[in-house]
Amino acid sequence: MAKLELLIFDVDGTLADTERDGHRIAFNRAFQDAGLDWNWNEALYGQLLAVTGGKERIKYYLSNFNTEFQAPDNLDEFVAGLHKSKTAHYVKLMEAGAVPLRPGVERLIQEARQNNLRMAIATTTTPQNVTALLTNTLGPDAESWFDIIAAGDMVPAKKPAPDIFNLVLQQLNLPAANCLAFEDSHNGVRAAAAAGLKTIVTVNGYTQHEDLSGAAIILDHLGEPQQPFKVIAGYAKGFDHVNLPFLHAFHQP
Ligand code: XBP
Ligand code: MG
Repeated sequence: MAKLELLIFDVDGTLADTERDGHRIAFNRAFQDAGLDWNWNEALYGQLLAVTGGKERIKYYLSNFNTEFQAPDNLDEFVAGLHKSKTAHYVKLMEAGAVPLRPGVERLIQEARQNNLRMAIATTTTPQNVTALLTNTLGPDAESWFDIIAAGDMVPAKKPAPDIFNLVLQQLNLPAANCLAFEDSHNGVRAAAAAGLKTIVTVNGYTQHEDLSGAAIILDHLGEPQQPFKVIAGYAKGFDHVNLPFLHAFHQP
């Protein structure tokens, strides 16, 4: 039977509700700085989340929601400039503590560290954003707790492609059967499942009604001893929060 050796965490929506209160705000600030009158409200942003990756999302917005806009000849350069500014705004928001970690996240990460269970990150967001979130929530050395932080453009095809998860597995030389993934979204669970990973999904406001059928279990959050999770789909084997005994029990077929 495969041993559980690695936890692979998505970042946005899984570790923290960064989409609504972090990325969205940062995009809007970048648009304003560039003199654009674009405003991505919460509802529109929910639609734009169909596409992962900030640069890809801006292009999707232009081709589907703002076709009137006369984009400059060099669209890639224009989008890259906006996105660079967006990343700077996002980092500032994290430094200001704008987005806390979701319930159970810090506890579970600390439990994994204490028990020498290895951890990795697999995300479509820009590496600087991961650094900003981890260091401002978990502490200055938090990045070193993860064996690999696979992020952003390290792979050409973003989620729902499995590439970012495959990169983690290849770099650490582990089979998918020895790992568990944590995700929050349709695109994320599709990517993890396509990499052969058993996946725990914790939903948020943007993803609760998505098709999450690749998930092994769907919870409202990871839970705390005094704040039990709600099981949306799947079997929690009598546990009411996700801890290491839960993960080992859950990892068994
Ligand atoms: C997250 C994303 C990211 C962020 C924006 O998806 O799609 O693109 O929304 O970050 P997931 P960047 O949680 O599935 O990894 O602007 O840095 O791309
Ligand atoms: Mg996510």
